[in-house]
Amino acid sequence: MSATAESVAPPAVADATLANAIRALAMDAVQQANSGHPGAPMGMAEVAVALWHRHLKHDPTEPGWPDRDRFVLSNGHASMLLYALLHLTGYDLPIDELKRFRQLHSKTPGHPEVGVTPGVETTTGPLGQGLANAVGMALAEKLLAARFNRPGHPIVDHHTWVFVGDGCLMEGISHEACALAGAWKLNKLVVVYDDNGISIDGPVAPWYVDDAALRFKACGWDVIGPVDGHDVDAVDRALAQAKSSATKPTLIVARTVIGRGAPNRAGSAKAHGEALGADEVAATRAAIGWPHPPFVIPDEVYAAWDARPRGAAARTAWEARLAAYRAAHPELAAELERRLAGALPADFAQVAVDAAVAAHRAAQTVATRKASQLALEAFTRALPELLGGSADLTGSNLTNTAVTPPLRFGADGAPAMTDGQPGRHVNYGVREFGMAAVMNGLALHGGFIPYGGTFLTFSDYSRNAIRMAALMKQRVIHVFTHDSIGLGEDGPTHQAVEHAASLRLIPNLDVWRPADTAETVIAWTMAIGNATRPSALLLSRQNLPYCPKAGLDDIAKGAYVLAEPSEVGLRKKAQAVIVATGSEVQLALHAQQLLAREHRIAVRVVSMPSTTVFDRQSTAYKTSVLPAGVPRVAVEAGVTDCWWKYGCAAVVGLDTFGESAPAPALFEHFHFTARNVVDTVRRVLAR
Ligand SMILES: Cc1ncc(C[n+]2csc(CCOP(=O)(O)OP(=O)(O)O)c2C)c(N)n1
Ligand SMILES: [Mg+2]
Repeated sequence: MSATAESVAPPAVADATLANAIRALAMDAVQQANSGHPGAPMGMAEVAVALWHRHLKHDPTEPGWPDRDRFVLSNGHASMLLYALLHLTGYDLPIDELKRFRQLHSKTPGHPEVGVTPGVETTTGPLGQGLANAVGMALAEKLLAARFNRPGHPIVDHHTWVFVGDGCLMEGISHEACALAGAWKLNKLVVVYDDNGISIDGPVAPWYVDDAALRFKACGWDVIGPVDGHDVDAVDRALAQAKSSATKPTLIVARTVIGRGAPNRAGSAKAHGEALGADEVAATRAAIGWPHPPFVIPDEVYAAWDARPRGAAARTAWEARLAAYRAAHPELAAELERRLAGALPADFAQVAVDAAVAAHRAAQTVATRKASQLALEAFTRALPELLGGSADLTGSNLTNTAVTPPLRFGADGAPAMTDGQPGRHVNYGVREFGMAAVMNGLALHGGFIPYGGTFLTFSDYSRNAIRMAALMKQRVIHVFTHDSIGLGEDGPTHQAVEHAASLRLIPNLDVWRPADTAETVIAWTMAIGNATRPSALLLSRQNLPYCPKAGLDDIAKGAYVLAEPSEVGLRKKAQAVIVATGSEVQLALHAQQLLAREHRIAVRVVSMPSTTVFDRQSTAYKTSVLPAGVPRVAVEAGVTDCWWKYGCAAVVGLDTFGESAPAPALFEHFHFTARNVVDTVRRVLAR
């Protein structure tokens, strides 16, 4: 080495020192907060050195650079591992933020949160889901690469790296995710399993005897190891080998000792989730030879960890490639950049208006699941980023369209192409939770607006991933068909009762239960336009007549006046308001007619396809729809609970499970009849 090179090269710092910097930051931050999980960060320190110091392609100064590698800490309780790495490698995460670990409004929340801390790719903590998110990210990379790369222009080319612990692999969702990753031949997905034999309740042997290696192999993965997770070179070799996989994702089994370095806590469940205590922190300092005070990292260690020069070089090289790609393929480049930015095409607003107007003119009687497919025919044509799917219910959910061929992969691992496009409808198999969490990963990666279908009642299976999308502000669209007893003969196991109400409880999730074709188009339009929110579309199995309406504009406000008393020939003010959603709007309209004809009672019918959207409207708008002093009756084939907040005088609902029978018999049996709505309104007015 020349004298000049020597003078600019950072001083050599031993891997052990790099790892101990992580250990020290993790134990000191947890100690300071007196809260957190020191064990996994201390146990995975060498694994982290191997990946973050030697392989990870990232630029701390540009955390959002599109072609960066994605890193997912699926065992999110090890958040201090990630915060230490982000701090040490040069992200905008100063030491003061580490000192404020787990404190209000710090950038170091208890578990990693996307959007809070630069460099955090997904919010993790609910074990197993990070792995499934990573599968979605790796799928996004593979599909974008197939669509946009051109010979000599590998513009999309990055890896997805994941750390998982025992807990992630115990969770059932890990099976759904790893099965999908194997089927999709996600060769650029590399998972490191922190095989430390410990979870919260102690050594895992009594409750966790899976052979993880065999399990993943059975799902079509390459498996490397076990390797010594404290041997940086061994892990480095495994990572390098994993990178060269052509057709399979890779699991690296890394044997580690939880809390490694803490003389009295290492290897025990006590290291998992509590501060070491001042004495053990001091003993650890002595044992690992780390004499520096808490939160002090020697300059040469910072210099050795600094990933900014290497990261900037990788990023600027990519930017140069992007410039060359733009020159050679300007239209493709513009399309890729639009999709990565999450921007809708300029003509989409018109496409949406046209679709709504067409639905209004055609006034078809169809199930809203069919209405959804009709809307999707237009929208999937206009938006190549719409990536559909279903958890093995495609023919029921009607999530596929003429331009969304099924996603398939060839023996070489590459997606099969139709007209230059990879498949656009994903057969997720019977994996609702996996589907929902994979969709979160697709959205987080960028370049896609994922949507996926199942029966509404199985939204419970995916619920926590829906919640995570809402927490992470991700545009993910759930198509939940067969939304009530209206599905009929399949019976109470399949009939949603509490699901609409319970989904409406999730903050930042929009829930739509449209009544007809036009409302369905507008629900889709709103869901697609909602860049910072997931949406759930609750759709009927059974046919629903079109609801004649004066205009379409107010549907987007979540609720609107569908029919005034004048519609049924009464020239007086409404004495009551019937509020209904979805399949029950027709009942409300029928009851309005009967009340007028038989009793000269004037009612207004309000269709409320989205309570969550309506709740965000101005007070003025809300009172214009639901005027003060006029009694309200709600009608929805589901639990009554959420309707009382609208000040209803009565609710025609269903607070029990359904039954197995043809749908008309069930509506009759559970009193979802126009006659019952009439009687209910009359009772309310007689009070
Ligand atoms: C879905 C879910 N269930 C439970 C928990 C609570 N929890 C956090 S860590 C943990 C044990 C995880 O064990 P492991 O992954 O082996 O972590 P280690 O103790 O090795 O750090 C549990 C049960 C959680 N975070 N997520
Ligand atoms: Mg463990």
